[in-house]
Amino acid sequence: MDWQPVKEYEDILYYKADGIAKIVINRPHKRNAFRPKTVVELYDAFANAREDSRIGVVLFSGMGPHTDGKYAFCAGGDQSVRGEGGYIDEGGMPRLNVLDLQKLIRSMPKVVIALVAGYAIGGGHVLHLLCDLTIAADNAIFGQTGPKVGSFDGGFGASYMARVVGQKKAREIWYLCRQYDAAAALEMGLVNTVVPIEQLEAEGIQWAQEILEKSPIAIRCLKAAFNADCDGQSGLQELAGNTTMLYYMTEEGSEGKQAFLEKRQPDFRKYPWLP
Ligand code: S0N
Repeated sequence: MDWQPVKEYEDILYYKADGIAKIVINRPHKRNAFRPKTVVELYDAFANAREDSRIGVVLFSGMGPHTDGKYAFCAGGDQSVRGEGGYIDEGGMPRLNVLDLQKLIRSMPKVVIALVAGYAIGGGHVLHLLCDLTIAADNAIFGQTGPKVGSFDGGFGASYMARVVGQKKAREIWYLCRQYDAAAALEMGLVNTVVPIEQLEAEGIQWAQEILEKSPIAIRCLKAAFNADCDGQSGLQELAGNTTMLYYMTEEGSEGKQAFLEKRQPDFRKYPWLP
């Protein structure tokens, strides 16, 4: 792939090529743990990918290996800047801004694929969980640490995890804070497939290219439909927004607007009441 850099950031790398965006957390010395700035940059890059109508798939990964040879997708919130009320940003403000990023990844009408090499732990584990698909390298290690380090994600991190792996397994993952290898993650349905580490990006590109051959609106509506099953009224809003978009694309939908602009009564009688 001819990856073209999109923008300079401090904590992440962001590229695009042939309908695919690639966003990489670049803090390997911290096992790619995120500080508030990392999250601001990730949000900016994901929002850019969402806005770009040429982009259909985002590959999301962590830079590695570190100088000690170890890999990480993301080790969660950076505990060295955790203060009272959240993670302290450069202006001294406590933030839990990863929650905004979680919502964006989940609701953006593009397919987000997590490529997990090494550790996906804590809030980093929740980030991969929220991606549409996860491809794991054979060295991937998954787990939550919240009750061990004095934090927890009672939002998607708990409820969506239970939807993915079931209530019993989700409670085990959160209560015991164990680590699970790639084979165990595959068995519990936490990841879609496992590949050798050196094939991880190529596999992600292959999956992305297969998706890009499909209908963008069909995939968009499917993502919203999968979310609607779990997300209550905000899920319904997302799904319904797509029906409104499709309605606006019909002649029937534009008849109402045209009639208003032409100061006449709309003629909806010409449209069928389909069975
Ligand atoms: C990942 C682990 C298991 C890797 O172990 P390993 O290979 O032995 O490496 P280490 O020597 O431990 O680490 C290497 C260097 O990286 C630093 N580092 C690693 N993780 C972090 C981190 N999370 N924060 C800061 N630094 C980290 C190490 O300190 C070390 O640096 P040096 O060499 O300089 O000492 C292992 O590292 C590990 O267990 N890491 C911690 C995992 C963890 O507990 N993460 C935090 C869990 N909590 C969250 O993520 C909060 C979630 C969240 O953000 C959220 C969710 C919902 C609502 C709100 C929030 C919110 O708080 O925003």
